[in-house]
Amino acid sequence: MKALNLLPAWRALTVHHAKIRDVHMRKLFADDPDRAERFSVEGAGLFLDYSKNRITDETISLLLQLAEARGVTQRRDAMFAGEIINTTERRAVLHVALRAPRGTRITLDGSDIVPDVHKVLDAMGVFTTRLRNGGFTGHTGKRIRNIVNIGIGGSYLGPEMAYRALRPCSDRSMRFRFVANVDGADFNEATLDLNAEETLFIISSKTFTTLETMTNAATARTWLVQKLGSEAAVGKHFAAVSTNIGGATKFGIDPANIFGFWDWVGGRYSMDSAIGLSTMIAVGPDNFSEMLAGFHEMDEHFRSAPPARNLPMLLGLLSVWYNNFFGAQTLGIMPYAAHLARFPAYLQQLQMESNGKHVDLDGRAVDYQTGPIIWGEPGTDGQHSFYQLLHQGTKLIPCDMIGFCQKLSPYAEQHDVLMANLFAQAEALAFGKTEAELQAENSPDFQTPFRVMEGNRPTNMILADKLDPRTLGSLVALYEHSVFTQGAIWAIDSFDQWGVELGKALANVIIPELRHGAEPKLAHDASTNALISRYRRQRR
Ligand code: G6Q
Repeated sequence: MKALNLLPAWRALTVHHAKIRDVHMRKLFADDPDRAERFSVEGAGLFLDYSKNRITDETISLLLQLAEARGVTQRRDAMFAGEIINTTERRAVLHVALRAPRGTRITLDGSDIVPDVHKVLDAMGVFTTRLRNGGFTGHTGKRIRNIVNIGIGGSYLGPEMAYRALRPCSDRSMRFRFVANVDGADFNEATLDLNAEETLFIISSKTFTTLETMTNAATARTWLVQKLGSEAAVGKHFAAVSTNIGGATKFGIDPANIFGFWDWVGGRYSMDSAIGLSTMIAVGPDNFSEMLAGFHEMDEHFRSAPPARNLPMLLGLLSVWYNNFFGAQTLGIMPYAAHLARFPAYLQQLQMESNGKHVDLDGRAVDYQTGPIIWGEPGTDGQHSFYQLLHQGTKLIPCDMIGFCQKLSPYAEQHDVLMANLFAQAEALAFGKTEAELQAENSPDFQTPFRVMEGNRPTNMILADKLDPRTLGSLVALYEHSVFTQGAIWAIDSFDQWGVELGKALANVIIPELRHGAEPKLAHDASTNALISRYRRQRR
């Protein structure tokens, strides 16, 4: 593959950036009254206004040329065709099959995988319905009212984010908890007030070997057996979601309560697989299907919309524009919806684990920046903490702002206030406040320099009608495919995660060194040795 910085489109973007980098959005808007209309696009229930970016028609045209030169659409088609695009793990990447409607065909090694997907969805549906209508009861015959999902990373962030996002359509008579951290405090806090007779643990783990999850699963098992006084209770109070059916069975989980998925589903791309079992129990099978329909609608948009009207491609290309040409280190995600409180954390894993890579697909060190740092908080909360730095700090921080036209609470006026803040922040970030404007407002002279807001801070505005299951599906798929687009530009493997391995291996060396009584001689570096020794002394 030709080096990225030798591509004509890349070179042209470098020259173009030098021309445009100091142009203010005030000028761009003044010179081009149709800009908002031209730089907005709609698809799969989402509206994207990307006019408040430091771009012109030429920028977009060059970014599209770059996408073409990097073969983004060919790589996309290879993904949909089940080719081994996760080359370092030698796997296909087929999360799009998880939401393919019954009857569509997606083949892997010549066989259609969609029927298997629906077989699992159907089994989840039967299990969910029995749980929700009280047909599935616990060991003592009581109805299950508490669901505790035990899983970490991709087996946790999606389920927790989706539960919170879809709470308005969840069964409010049930309680949902999510345990991820190997810190026993996480399990303890999640279960302290639960009645074991009414509690079902879902062990969510693709591999069924992850240290944190297996540790918490063992704790859950002990907790349950102690509370209910019988090993036989395990079969009635545990379900599992895994590709490792053998591991789950060995743990003692009733095979009827085990739901499978496949190695072509990456952990951070799995919230719409059986990993979403807790989501389905919360919102019911029909709402879960609606969520899958939203995912699928965005998949189809990504697959068929021309690049210039393709939401995920545009979002991905704009991220490349700031990351590689403006040198922006981070991207803020600001959902103006309390229900999306965990959405930034979800996107943090999706994007940073996917695109935080230092070598290209040929294994050569890259000489350009890859994935940005993703962070964020819901609006309006963030406005009263870190937005000061966005407005007047010295760093360029592009932000995605997300809002919904319909409210999810009975308090209509508050929704108007929320949306007013969303629009106002994007406006303030883009246009700021000049010295002349301040003087016209009689700002005291001594304050004027401190009150000037430079503006020219870029935002993407994503608007949808309502935060419902379908919209959530499209929104997640929008970001999945934006991540894909960026990975294709950078020619990296967005689907492996080798960087998390070393820390895991080292922890496994240290665990026995911390065991009470044993305390073997330490052979780490001087700092690690001293820290371990101090911990051994102080923990008593
Ligand atoms: C996601 C990662 C990672 C994974 C967790 C949990 O893409 O692979 O976050 O989801 O390490 O793994 P298990 O599901 O196998 O327990």
